[in-house]
Amino acid sequence: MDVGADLAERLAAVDEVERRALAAIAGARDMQELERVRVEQLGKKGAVSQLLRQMGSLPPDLRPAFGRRANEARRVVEEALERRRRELAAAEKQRRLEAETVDVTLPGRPVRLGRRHPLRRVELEIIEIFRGMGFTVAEGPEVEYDYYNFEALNIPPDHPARDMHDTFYLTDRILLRTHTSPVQVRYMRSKAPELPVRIIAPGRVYRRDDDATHSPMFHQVEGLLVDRGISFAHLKGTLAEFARRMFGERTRYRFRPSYFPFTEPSAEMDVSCPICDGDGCRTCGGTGWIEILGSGMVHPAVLREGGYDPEEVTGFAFGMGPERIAMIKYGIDDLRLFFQNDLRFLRQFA
Ligand code: 2U9
Repeated sequence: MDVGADLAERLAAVDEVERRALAAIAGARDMQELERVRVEQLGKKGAVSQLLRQMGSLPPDLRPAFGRRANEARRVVEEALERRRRELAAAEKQRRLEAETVDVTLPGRPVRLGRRHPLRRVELEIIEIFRGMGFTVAEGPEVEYDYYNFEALNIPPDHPARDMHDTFYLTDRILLRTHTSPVQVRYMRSKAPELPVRIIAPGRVYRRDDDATHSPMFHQVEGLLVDRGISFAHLKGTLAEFARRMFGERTRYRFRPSYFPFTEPSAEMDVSCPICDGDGCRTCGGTGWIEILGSGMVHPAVLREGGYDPEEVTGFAFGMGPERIAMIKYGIDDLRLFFQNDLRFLRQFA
């Protein structure tokens, strides 16, 4: 057999392998079929791969021309496979999109919005009223030293006020604060002798009692104003303005003498009952008056402990409980409702 005829025959065989491979690729109807075709043609024992394997058994003078053609056939088949793979992928995606329907008329799932807890709302309301009068908010730790909670506030170790406070002790000198007053002590000591001191201290406090009128954790908002020439008249004017803003313009008020170790003189403030406007009802126990806060002129010993000279400056302080304010404002009779997280209760404060 002459060399020319032999080459022509072998090249025709390559053409035939290529033609069949291209037909098989064109006929593959999905990715799985196409993969089968790839293995049949280009796999280790595939038809196209076999062409190149034959090289070794060829007469050396045929190899260059045959090799070029066989390699070209492999490239053509590989490209055809890749093209078909893209076509099938696009077609599959198209089918998926057509099968997928979105019902835009389906009503959405309702989103249930949370809202602020009534205690937080009242706390913010108190803060806003005092901020409007120039006070800024100060904060401090809930785990405190005995010194800041008691000693600096003129409550020595054997003072009866310590029993009254029913303190949670963590160690012999560390406790859960029983009021937010230590915040004000810390503030004074960090700022002295700067004037004026004009802060409110809102936050959680802890005492060891638990019944319908007491919770082991409750809240306070305390205030402190220190400057030259501060008198009881400033205390009275400030707290009267607070009472009107919190309970309404019709609110009347009165002060009764009281006692706190950290203020002298001390006074408790009553307002005319905002529920019955002073006529007498359940909320005010029939008296028409209701106690809302304690207050007084800062004790000289406390000013001194805060780093201020009581010969030069005076100050007033007050303390109230957002729980109590909220109960009065909304006519709530059981403190525990604030801490049970019963949605039937909480939803009423929209
Ligand atoms: C400093 C000096 C004085 C804060 C004050 C009261 C009066 C008071 C209670 C009312 C009910 C707290 O919510 S309650 O349990 N508080 O009556 N608090 S004067 O006096 C201070 C605070 C800090 C440095």
